Amino acid sequence: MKKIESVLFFLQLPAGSLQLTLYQYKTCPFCSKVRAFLDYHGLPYEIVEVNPIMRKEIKFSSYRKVPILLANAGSPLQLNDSSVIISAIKTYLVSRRNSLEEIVSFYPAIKTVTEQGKEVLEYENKYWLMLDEKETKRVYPVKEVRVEEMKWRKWADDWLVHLISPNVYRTPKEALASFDYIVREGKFGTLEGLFAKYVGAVAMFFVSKRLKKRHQLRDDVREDLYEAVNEWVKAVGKNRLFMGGNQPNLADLAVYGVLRVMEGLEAFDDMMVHTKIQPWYQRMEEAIEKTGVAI
Ligand SMILES: N[C@@H](CCC(=O)N[C@@H](CS)C(=O)NCC(=O)O)C(=O)O
Ligand SMILES: *[C@@H]1O[C@H](CO)[C@@H](O)[C@H](O)[C@H]1NC(C)=O
Repeated sequence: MKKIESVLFFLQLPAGSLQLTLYQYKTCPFCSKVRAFLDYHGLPYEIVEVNPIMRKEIKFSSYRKVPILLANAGSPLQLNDSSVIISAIKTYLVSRRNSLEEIVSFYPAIKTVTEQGKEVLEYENKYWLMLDEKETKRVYPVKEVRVEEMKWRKWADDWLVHLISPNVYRTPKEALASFDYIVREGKFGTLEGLFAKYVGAVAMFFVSKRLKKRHQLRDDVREDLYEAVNEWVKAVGKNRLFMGGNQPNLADLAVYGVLRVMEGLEAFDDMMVHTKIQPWYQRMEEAIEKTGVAI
């Protein structure tokens, strides 16, 4: 019986019916999060690498950030914001009651004004999966797990990402290495790339100092990175492989997606040496390589 169920369940997967195009910068943590999610779920997608200087690839959109996901599950839809993309697609995979269009309407954009008087776009419910009771039981057998997942997804967006720039542009040498990597991986013209590398490195070295102040990081920004990462490892604990148990959940994928953008840089190597992240990180790499898991 179990077997038949799982075969039937598999047939419901939208394998060929969901056409996805991801507009991204390869080295952007928000984009990396979305790729980790899509890869883990074995969903095929096309990538459009956006030139960060002209951004003409996303001219069609009045929403000016990446990632943007164009999804076609019958009719074309534009999804904005990494966490909305992840929550909406995950909801769609788990629950086939609603069309993707309906699901997306549960994540409305709201304009808010920050304390500094700046207008920002926020998406309501962005860490919440739109599931009924039965589906909720299937995805979250234990209630606390759902709350925990939301908490750490938010932590990845609101805290962990802010540690990346101050760490990878910490010194002039690191800033240059980071930009070398961004230009190598990203979409730049030859002259543009050269220009971006040197001007970008100098600019980001200073910007990262400002970010450090804004987010009240310690003088040695590595300390904040190590502390955050160890806090995550502690939250996962010793009794499970992932926060999601035997399988990564959306919090695991978010944290992994963010940390992954530092791969190849000094900050990443330092993190591996000075924190307890390595075993979990390696499990994540292995889990994502085995794509196409059932939901
Ligand atoms: N909340 C958004 C943030 C996305 C974001 O800030 N993306 C950056 C690249 S890492 C961007 O496109 N910035 C361009 C801009 O702000 O104009 C998400 O989670 O997707
Ligand atoms: C994403 O942004 C575009 C352009 O600003 C908008 O037309 C579209 O409705 C947005 N998508 C969602 C799901 O809010």
